[in-house]
Amino acid sequence: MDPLIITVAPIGAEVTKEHNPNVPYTPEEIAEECYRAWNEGASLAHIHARNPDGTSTQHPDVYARIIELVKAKTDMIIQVSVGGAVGMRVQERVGPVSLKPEMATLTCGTCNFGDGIFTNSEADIEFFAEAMKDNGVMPEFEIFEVGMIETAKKLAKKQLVELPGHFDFVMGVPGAISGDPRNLMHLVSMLPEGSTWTVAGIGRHELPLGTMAILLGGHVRVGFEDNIYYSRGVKATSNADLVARMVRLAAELGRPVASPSEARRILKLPRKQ
Ligand code: KMH
Ligand code: ZN
Repeated sequence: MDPLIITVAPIGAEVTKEHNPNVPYTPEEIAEECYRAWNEGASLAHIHARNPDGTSTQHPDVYARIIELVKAKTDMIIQVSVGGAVGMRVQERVGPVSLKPEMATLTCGTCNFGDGIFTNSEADIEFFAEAMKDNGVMPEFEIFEVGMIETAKKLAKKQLVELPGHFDFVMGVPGAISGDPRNLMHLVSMLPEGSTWTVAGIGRHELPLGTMAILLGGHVRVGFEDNIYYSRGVKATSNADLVARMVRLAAELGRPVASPSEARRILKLPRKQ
């Protein structure tokens, strides 16, 4: 098995300091959380950005500042979110792709997302894929339902993306695929041959699904975007706590953890930064 790539998602679009006071908002806070996670073994940073008041933004200037700060202290792979927040317009969401980061997320369909709808029409997805292609950005296919894998395959047929590729199964979002282990097995079985995958288990699903990924040869995402708890009722003090636990589990299960350069090799990232 390849070494384990640990992605840290230190903040999403939905989680707030009211949920956990350790959630980072400013570029400095976000970069510090990435740095702490990197020190523990995270090799890839999935980035969302916030305005000073804590609301979500896709503004390239804010992303640029975060990226600058993360790169100053780590050699992590930077992956920007193109999902943004529910309700954002397509033109706003695509903003950080113009910065030409190594990776960006490409959600391959629409699903319910709590009491909202995470809208990704075929035209939207193709628009994002084109933008990534134009800017030399590798997509991570975000899979919230099994049919989204078929959309990724369709994009490849249209030569908008390359397959095999790297997939992220987001499991346990209310309204989308659940965190049932059988779902993970099915998702993996549907991947194009030679693809790599990671799993982002939401809330209490983070730990069991991450453990499954370690055992199955997948990769794992942890962080406040998906889960603010270390254990039942106990809030994590930092994203680094969640990374450190995955590193310990991987060690117990005999799986080495990937450095950023190993992660680039495993993901076949076309260029180094
Ligand atoms: N905030 C969610 C609606 C991504 O980063 O690409 C979408 C999301 C996925 O977080
Ligand atoms: Zn995200």
